[in-house]
Amino acid sequence: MKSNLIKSLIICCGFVAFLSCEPEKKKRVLNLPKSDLAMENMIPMPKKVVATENAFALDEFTAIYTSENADGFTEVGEFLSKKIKGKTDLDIPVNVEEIPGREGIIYINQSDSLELNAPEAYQLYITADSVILNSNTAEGAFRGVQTLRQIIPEVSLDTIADYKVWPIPTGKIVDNPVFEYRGSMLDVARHFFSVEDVKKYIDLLAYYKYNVLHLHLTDDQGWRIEIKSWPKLTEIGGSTEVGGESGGFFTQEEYTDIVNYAAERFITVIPEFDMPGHTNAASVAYPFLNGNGKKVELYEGTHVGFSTFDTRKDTVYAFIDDVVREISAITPGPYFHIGGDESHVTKKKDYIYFVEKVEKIVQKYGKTMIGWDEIVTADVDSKSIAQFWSSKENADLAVEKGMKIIMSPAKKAYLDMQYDSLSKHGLHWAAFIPTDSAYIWTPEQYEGIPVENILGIEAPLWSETVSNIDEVEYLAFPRAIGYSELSWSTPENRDWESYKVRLANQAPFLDRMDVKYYPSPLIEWKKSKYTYKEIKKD
Ligand code: TNX
Repeated sequence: MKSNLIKSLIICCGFVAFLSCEPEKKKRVLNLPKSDLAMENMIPMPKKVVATENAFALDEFTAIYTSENADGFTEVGEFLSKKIKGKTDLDIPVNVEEIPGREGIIYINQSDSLELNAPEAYQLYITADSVILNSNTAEGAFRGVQTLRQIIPEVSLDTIADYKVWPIPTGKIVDNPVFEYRGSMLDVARHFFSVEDVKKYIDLLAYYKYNVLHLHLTDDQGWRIEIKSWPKLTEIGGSTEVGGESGGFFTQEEYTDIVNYAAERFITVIPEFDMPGHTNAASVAYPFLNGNGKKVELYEGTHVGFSTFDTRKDTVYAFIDDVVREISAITPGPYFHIGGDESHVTKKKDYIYFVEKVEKIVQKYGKTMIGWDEIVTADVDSKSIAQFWSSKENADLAVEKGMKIIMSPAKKAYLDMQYDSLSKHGLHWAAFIPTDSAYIWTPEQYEGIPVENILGIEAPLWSETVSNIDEVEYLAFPRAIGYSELSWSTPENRDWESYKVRLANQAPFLDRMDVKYYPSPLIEWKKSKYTYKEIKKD
């Protein structure tokens, strides 16, 4: 009887010990190899990096603690934990009650006293004992988390302890972006891409600290988003794409899913409805919209400039009002893009009348209008934004009007331009843009546009020549990585020789993400599974 009692006591104590002793191993004081924070392969390069030549051990004893009362910080901690799991397979708890044996803590704190005071600013203090990430906002903390992800080594040290250790170099990083707008555009109209494809693109943008995804949702070849009050737009207008494949469209629920996914990564989605040109698909669905005087049919080619809305009909503006109202209601970001480019068959005075009327509609629904640079030929509000893609004259006019400009010069920033004449995909009407040429230019001093007028940079990816996500990735990567540095880092911190080494070291990340990037021969890719030779062969 007595021995039974002792037995159950032992079992019981053993169970309690088992519960309270997690993790069971004891952390040892490790003699980690010295590493240099300043030599890490961070892109975009942070503003200030001071190395202290020691290392923090990321391992199974690490835990994450965040400010719990500040909005969004817990989620940022959880995001980091998930990404560490993906890279190292470590399970790092977030905001768990103190567990004895936890050592080497990552703190993500809301702080009002940073060296740089801006919404996306953050500071990282890494010592042998802890990582402290301070930011005023969850957005800034999220940007800092990307830096931390980039400096976790790809492979662990397995010989230093009887558990795996990922040494992170110690030091201090003080960081803040140069431009508040850092975007890429995806054309889902010429070819349609799935929600999953768009989410993957968002994940890649987030890793390089982008904060804008511009979706080109409508064009001659397809209308890609459900408008509940005008169902034929997608039923008919969404039924095809370039090359005659089946096309497709996002329901409003799917669009919302994309918007939320982006928002969790502090990326704003900007919807574009290209008009009055680039509107063939809409006019096929509802022929009263058409203003080019011809019978319209679904279009699967790649010409531009042949379509236009009828700019003198009130019903056209009632239609646009519905579109802007429905989409503004499910778009939390402040912007609405009206396109406005290449309206070659719209009379100049009609074009001006149209842009001025549509600007009012956009403003009525509380959004700031963005348009391609042609819109500045109308009498637009100085609060509207011009996206500079080709005309220096229009850029100058925008400056005269006191407007902000998004820099997307086709010769430098178009992701759909071929790298060279051997490129498998892409066009070359503006230029061939090899990886170095995409990086080596100074947006702050481009065609005399004053830096005060520049809101930021956007790299558009038009999809006439790409029909699946692998092909999108071929054009976007590695060039989109370079644009992230051009829009985040100071000019003093941008240098091709340094960048090209850091870029070479992105290969393991890109491979892990299964990104089919173009293995530019200018880069000595680190352990890349693709080689230039393989590409040349096919
Ligand atoms: C010009 S850029 C266009 C697009 C094409 C692109 C192809 C702009 C505002 N319009 O309609 O897809 O060239 O590179």
